[in-house]
Amino acid sequence: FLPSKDQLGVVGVGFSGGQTKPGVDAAPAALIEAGLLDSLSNELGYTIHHDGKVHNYTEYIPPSDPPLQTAGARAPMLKALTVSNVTKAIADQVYEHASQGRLVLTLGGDHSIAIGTIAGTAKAVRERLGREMAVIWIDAHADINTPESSGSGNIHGMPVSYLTGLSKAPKENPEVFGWMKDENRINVSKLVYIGLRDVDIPEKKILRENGIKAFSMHDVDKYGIGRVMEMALEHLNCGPGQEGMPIHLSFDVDALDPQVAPSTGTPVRGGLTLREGDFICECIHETGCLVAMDLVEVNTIVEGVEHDSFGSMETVRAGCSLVRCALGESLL
Ligand code: HAR
Ligand code: MN
Ligand code: MN
Ligand code: MN
Repeated sequence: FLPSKDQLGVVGVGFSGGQTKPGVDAAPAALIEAGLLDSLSNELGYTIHHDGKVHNYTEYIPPSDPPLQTAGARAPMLKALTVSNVTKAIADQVYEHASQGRLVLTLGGDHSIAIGTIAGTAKAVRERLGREMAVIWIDAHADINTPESSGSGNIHGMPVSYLTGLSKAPKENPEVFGWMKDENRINVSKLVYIGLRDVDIPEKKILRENGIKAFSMHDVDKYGIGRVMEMALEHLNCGPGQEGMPIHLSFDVDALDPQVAPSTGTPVRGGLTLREGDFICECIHETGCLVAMDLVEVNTIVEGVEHDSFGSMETVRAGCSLVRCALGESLL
């Protein structure tokens, strides 16, 4: 069920509308300038399919997109129409690569873009392979708020609720994520989190009530990252001797500790070490089940970290390392 081993589709997503801090839209260019795609082709041997652009999706951004107040919500949803339109365009781009049997790498952008990337791969995997897809979500945050439970209204805190169907387009606003169909969604039982340490109270309830498999930093400390990966992959039927299933890896760089990746919009102390992050990616590569990866939330101009400062360059370097590990750099 796997994509060709050496064909890589790349989508550059310069989009920051799922949250309020500018700068995360500049990450794809910073990652590419740091030599990421060159190393994937020259050292890892991938044939890269990339239009050479970092997209900003201006043609999809409506002239007016006022905050959307839903009944009973704690905060209005911000840029709902913009994020819906842009993620639909991203879904089409990712689907195009995946449906041609390419592994797909998306460089974000804030984490709202995963609504598009996962919707696109889930559809292609269903069509090509007739099967469901698993998602491994590496993050300090669960990003599973609904428009009702979110305290911020930022959609980068909500993508998993849309992708699992816990949130759907409201009847009165079908233009907001009404494009998502069942073929774009994943099952909550095929979702695993690693790295969580800043989860909102309503999100904890959602995780509990839906029996979602989540390994917090507490679990990483308790079991060690080696055992956590064994348990995570076993849950997804991707452990040794198991049948396997296609995996979409969505990696939020804020899962890493701010000491190694400070340049991100919402850093949280007590995160993964660089090696733990790379190890997660290596283990997923080893399964041979990876069909797509997102790297999101690198923000090289975030407050407190100067652009081109050591902290910002370290974050870009860490991001490049995660991608190379997921794509097989560490194989001997
Ligand atoms: N839970 C908070 C909210 O909903 C913050 C989560 C967003 N932060 C991220 N996503 N970087 O991983 O607004
Ligand atoms: Mn592109
Ligand atoms: Mn995230
Ligand atoms: Mn996060």
